[in-house]
Amino acid sequence: MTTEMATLPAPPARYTKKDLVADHPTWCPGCGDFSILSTYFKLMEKLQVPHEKITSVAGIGCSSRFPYFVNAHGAHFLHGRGVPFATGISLTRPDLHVFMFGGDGDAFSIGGNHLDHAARKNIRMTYVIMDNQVYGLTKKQTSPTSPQGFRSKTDPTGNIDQPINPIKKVIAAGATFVARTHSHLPNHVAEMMERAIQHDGFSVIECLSECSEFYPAAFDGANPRKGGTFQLVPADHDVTDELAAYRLAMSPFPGYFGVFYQVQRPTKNALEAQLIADAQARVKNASPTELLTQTFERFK
Ligand SMILES: Cc1ncc(C[n+]2csc(CCOP(=O)(O)OP(=O)(O)O)c2C)c(N)n1
Ligand code: SF4
Ligand SMILES: [Mg+2]
Repeated sequence: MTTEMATLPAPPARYTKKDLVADHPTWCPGCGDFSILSTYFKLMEKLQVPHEKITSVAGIGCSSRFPYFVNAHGAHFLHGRGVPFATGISLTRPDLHVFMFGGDGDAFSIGGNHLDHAARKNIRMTYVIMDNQVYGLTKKQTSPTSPQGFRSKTDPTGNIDQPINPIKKVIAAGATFVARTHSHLPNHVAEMMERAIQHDGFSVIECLSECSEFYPAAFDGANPRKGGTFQLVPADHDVTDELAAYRLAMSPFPGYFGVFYQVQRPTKNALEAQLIADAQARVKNASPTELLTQTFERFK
């Protein structure tokens, strides 16, 4: 009897955005998230990241649906818990670069704690925070980045709480690459993503992304096509100067766009890999079974 091997179609010599597109995104017309997805496809195509290594992870939210729309590897995880999930992938798969995508609620409310710890540990990944200053998926509640006075289902008379400053927060937490961009300027989003992917450490991009349904026109003031001002981080800004980065981050809206902060600090990925290598050297590369057997031998 002869068995015939199934033949798989040959991979394209050079894949295109078309190969990465999965289900049609279910976002509302005019949602800023479309442009971020499209920019991500273009970047993967430009860099020709091997298809099997394209990995996106997210929590829960409109923006967090992102991995559904990418025909590669990914996970739509628990609300706010995407970062620890992505951390596991990053630490065990040094051959790929994990992208985390999610909203301002996912990142700064329920997931704020995880964000802080991934930043201080300097886990190698890129976190694109799609900030629409509202909870979109759950239909308009106040988020940690909503401005004071914002009327929502949770604050019908207007938000009374001071919003967080995303850039200051992630720098203080320990992120080693911190940038800000606007989904209406895709070339700038692409530039920030490309610089982030090249960074060896925890990189965060705050990307203003309008919720056309529950907070329309929120970012027009930073969109030149709507009469706003898109002000780049000054060319002479020293990205290694933490205090200078805070000062820039404190400019009132629309503020600055570009890389605020970038420093090199050992990643947990590198430190942990060294720890494992040292431990293996101490036991002369014995396998787990050999180590267990040696331990049981000592009990005899
Ligand atoms: C543990 C838990 N708490 C609350 C929710 C409800 N919930 C789902 S998404 C969301 C907030 C989404 O806002 P954001 O992260 O800003 O994403 P957006 O929809 O605006 O893109 C909330 C509160 C949930 N799914 N799980
Ligand atoms: S509700 Fe807002 S954030 Fe969600 S898909 Fe619609 S426009 Fe986008
Ligand atoms: Mg949101």
